[in-house]
Amino acid sequence: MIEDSILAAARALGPASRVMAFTGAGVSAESGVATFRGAGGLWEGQPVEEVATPEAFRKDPLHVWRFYEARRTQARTVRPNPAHETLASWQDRFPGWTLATQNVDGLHQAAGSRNVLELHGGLWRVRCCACGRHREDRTVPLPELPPRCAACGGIERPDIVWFGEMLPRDVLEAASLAARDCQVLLVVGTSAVVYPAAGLVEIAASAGATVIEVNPQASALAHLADVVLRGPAGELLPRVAATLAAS
Ligand code: BV8
Ligand code: ZN
Repeated sequence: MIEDSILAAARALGPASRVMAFTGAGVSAESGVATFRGAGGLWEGQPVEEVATPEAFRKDPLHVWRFYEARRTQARTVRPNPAHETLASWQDRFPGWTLATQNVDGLHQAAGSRNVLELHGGLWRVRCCACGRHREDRTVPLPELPPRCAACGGIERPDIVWFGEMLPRDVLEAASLAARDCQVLLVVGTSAVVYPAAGLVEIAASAGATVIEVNPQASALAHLADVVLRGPAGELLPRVAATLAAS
């Protein structure tokens, strides 16, 4: 029964101080953002895995930028949902709170989450391919595609980690440390198929953390979950928060 799972989740969280949340596209689903593998994960008929790569960008920067322009345009119209809001409220509830996300939509920050570990980069940052200069850019649509670096005139790319690229070392290190140290790991809205991000769940589980999965479907690492909340995060996380507050 879902009530029993909500109670079990609240019981695990109650006494904990070091709590980590690891999120994927599913936490933004109720905000109206399409997930990767749910919506067929296609862009103009191509699997996202083929568009979100350095090779695709080298071959046709315009085609890849059009994909990100579409994501930026959509991300501008959506708002955080109760799942983002509950996770943001927990940063002050747990002294040792860490939030690591695979999402690039910025909705955790929009809900008030601070120090978000963006494992795969962010839609609102671009970086120069020539000189590496990073900058924040929320203009939609961008005045010219591909955008050019004001410092050196080089082509700018989305500051996003593509398939076949390494994650930012400092971010992955911080997330791995937190996964090893946490007492409870919340795995929210991810299919847990993309590595090394999904490896965070294995690190936490093998270090003895209580793993709570929040997802209408079983993720690829559901077997590592001690507690399973089989449903939408926007509905279930607030119920865990309410049970926690009442205990
Ligand atoms: C690396 C940015 C190597 C893009 C992303 C061949 C060549 C090269 C690499 C590989 C290869 N084969 C495998 C690999 C490794 C690869 C990988 O893991 N591939 C997978 C597909 C098998 N990994 C990489 O390439 C990584 N880099 O390995 O580098 C290397 C090593 C050394 C030195 C140099 C290089 C880089 C991976 C990062 C790729 N970039 N994102 C963009 O966003 O535009 S990954 C992309 O997938 C997104 O970030 C996304 O978040 C992530 C994971 O997907 P999910 O978030 O889980 O979303 P999904 O749709 O899958 O699932 C949604 C879930 O939500 C579902 O479970 C659903 O049930 C649930 N849900 C739905 N509604 C709700 C809900 N849950 C709760 N509530 C709801 N309401
Ligand atoms: Zn430059």
